[in-house]
Amino acid sequence: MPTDFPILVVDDDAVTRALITRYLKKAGFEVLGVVNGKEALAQLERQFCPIVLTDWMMPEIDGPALCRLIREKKTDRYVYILLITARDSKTDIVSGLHSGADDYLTKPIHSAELLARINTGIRILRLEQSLKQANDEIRLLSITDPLTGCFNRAYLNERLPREMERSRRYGHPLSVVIADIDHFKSVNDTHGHQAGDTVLRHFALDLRNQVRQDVDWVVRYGGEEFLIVLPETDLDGARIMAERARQVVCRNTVTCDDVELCITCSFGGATVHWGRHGDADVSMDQLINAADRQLYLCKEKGRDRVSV
Ligand code: GH3
Ligand code: MG
Ligand code: MG
Ligand code: MG
Repeated sequence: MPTDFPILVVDDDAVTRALITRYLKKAGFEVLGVVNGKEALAQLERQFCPIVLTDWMMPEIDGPALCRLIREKKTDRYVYILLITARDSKTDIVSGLHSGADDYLTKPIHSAELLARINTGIRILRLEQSLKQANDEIRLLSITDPLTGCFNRAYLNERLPREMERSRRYGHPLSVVIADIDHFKSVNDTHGHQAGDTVLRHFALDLRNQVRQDVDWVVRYGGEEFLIVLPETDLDGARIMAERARQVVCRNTVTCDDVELCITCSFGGATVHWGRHGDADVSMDQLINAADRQLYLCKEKGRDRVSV
């Protein structure tokens, strides 16, 4: 049952605090003790304790007020609160729970009951953690292309406008580069769709390896088209990045069923320059279209090249 966090015991009475602490330590819990709601809030700021056992009547901030203040706060993790008090009327129990306590225990404290109720709290917190984990996984799935692991269009539509707004606010440049595999259809036609998929995965990895980690990001924009977003990057920077990626893609062959496949790729890029002498207003679609026009020029001129 012991947890990887301490349990916070809030009570102005030293004897009760010592008693609860003894019960909990005996059961293997780590315990922190404070004397009122105000100190409890300060302690929660210093070190997060997801289980709080609080007395009702205390100076400064009492138990129900502490419950309300904890609930008003936006914390990353839920705080499970057990109100422990000598006030045992139904009216008190109801108003204690309404103040935000998850459970209510009346004094004198029965140690086994206390531990059983803490166990309930632990179950709830575990449930919260697994829900959070599931949510994170769903979120990741919803923004990722399953074949290549790159971001998908949904993520692009969500993030690029924000990224553009930020670059506009600070007057910094932002570039996008569209990378499109040359004659990819013939890879599928000659070697099969699975070989095509393998080429796509390698290609995406090559691109991701060529950009700045945690700053630049790569989206699978279409079948064999990828969009690379380069914040704080002007045209020269975009050209350098694209040329480097072009050479890497050319050099890195992909082996499928003992056949070594060589691919080439074309890159079209565009930049927004905000500010007095820059672009007045550019939408995400306009920026991507500008890069697409450059890509088209590459294809016209014979492919395996960069145009920004
Ligand atoms: P270009 O040099 O002009 O870009 O010619 P291309 O053949 O690369 O371009 P085109 O748009 O004619 O063909 C793209 C091909 O990409 C056709 C489509 O079947 C293939 N494709 C799209 N998505 C996938 C995928 O997920 N897996 C595989 N294996 N092929 C895909
Ligand atoms: Mg008290
Ligand atoms: Mg292509
Ligand atoms: Mg294409």
